Amino acid sequence: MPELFIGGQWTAAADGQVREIRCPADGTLVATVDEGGPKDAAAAVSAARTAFDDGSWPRTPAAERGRLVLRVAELLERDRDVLAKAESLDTGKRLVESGYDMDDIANCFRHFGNLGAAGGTDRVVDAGAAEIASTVCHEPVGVCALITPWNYPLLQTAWKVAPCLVAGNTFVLKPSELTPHTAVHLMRLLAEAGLPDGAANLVLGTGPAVGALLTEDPRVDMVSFTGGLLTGRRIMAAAAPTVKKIALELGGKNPNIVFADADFDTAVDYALMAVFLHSGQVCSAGARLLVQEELHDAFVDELVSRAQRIRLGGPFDEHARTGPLISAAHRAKVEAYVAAGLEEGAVLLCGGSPPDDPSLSNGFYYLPTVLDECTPDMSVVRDESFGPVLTVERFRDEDEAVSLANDTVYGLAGAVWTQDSERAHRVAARLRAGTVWINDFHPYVPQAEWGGMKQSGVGRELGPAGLAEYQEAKHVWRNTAPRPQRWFE
Ligand code: TXE
Repeated sequence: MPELFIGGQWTAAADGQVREIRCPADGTLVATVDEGGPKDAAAAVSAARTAFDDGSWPRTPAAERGRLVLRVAELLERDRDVLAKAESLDTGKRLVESGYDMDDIANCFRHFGNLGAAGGTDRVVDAGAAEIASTVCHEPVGVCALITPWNYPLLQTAWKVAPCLVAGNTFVLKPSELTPHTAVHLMRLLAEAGLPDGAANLVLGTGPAVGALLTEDPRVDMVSFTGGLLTGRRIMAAAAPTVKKIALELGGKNPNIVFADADFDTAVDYALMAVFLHSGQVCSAGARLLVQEELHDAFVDELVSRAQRIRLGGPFDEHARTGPLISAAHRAKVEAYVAAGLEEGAVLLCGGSPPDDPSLSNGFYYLPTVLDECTPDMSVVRDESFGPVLTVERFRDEDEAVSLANDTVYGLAGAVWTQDSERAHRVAARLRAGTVWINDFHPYVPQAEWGGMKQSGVGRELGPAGLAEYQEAKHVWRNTAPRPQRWFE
């Protein structure tokens, strides 16, 4: 069956292009999929435009839209294992982690479905005069282009698709060209749940051939993007001539601050998980460890000895604790990044190369890497590696910890480890980041907003704000007793 989904029809690419998808864990061929191009992008925008302007979905009551999205949550649960396997084959991620992702995805649909099922969000405004009936209602933005990355393919898609639909928009989804399969499956589930034709459209293909056209097309009202900072800047510029609404999630260079009074074992344990989960291919990875001077040596020794024991392996290796990087090109980028750090004076404590285990030689693995003696001016401290690379800096006191933590163009997330709760809250208040964890790392819930300050992005996903991104507020003012004003007499 062809893999593009346009106007309710499954179709092959107009130019007949296809792409081989290979598992990053061992290079095996997963499948060959249709690869869309500019004609497919234009056709999908037309379908979404027609479905928005003339179709039923935007005019369906919010509660009914919410119920359909809740039905999708049930279908996602039904197909959990098939989806998890598809996600693992595309990304190389451990099957158990993909399973957790699928649970989060169903929860995300349930969260937004419930917001919709609770009904519309009209608000009566007191306009200060008895004859005025004034209401603010929320309408969909229109046609949305949803552009998603390869690290959490269906999760990032869910964070966009669920609120986008509940709000009554229609959309064209362009997933990463490297990890298309779960997006294809999601389209089947949306159709099965009864979404009208044209409300959801899927075009597989590259950023330049498909994504860029979606961001420029004047018929698109909004672009929601998750991916790299450079691409985000490009998208912002491409959306400017037609003043599209934009929502951007562009990653981070997240500080993990450990004070000397932190619970040692727990802080070491979480410092490893913060950065090496999914081999560091996580936008909120705790890639900058800031550790208080007097704790530094003991903490880093323990961290390194445990990092050296992390077992790498493919999706179905039950003993593996993390997997490969997404591609050869991405691994080359991580290698160059570490080389630049060493050139700048960072000290390599472990890792710094692909593993020498021959059984992993067909995958894009890279060893968990710790770089010590790092300083804020180094490129390894400034730039996102999106790989299993931890930089270590020392700080003397609270002020220095906050100043180092905030010394970045990013502002997605950060953590603070201390048993002094007043200090924890003081530091949390001073961190310029969209999420701060105290004595924890990585958890999130769909009820709470997620997103970045500074160059980590624009807008928020999840939470009530994650729905509001896909809505326009409209103020309707009704004068119930209109009389001539005679302003010009
Ligand atoms: O992402 P891209 P890449 C960071 C991470 C990584 C870097 C580059 O540091 O090393 O970004 O990764 C589509 N117009 N993150 O190059 O290119 C593309 O096809 C429209 C952080 O793989 O940003 C894909 O669907 N779309 C991150 C999506 O953008 C374009 C997750 C993301 O790809 C486009 C991934 C264009 N001109 C990488 N060019 C996070 N925030 O979680 C590309 N795309």
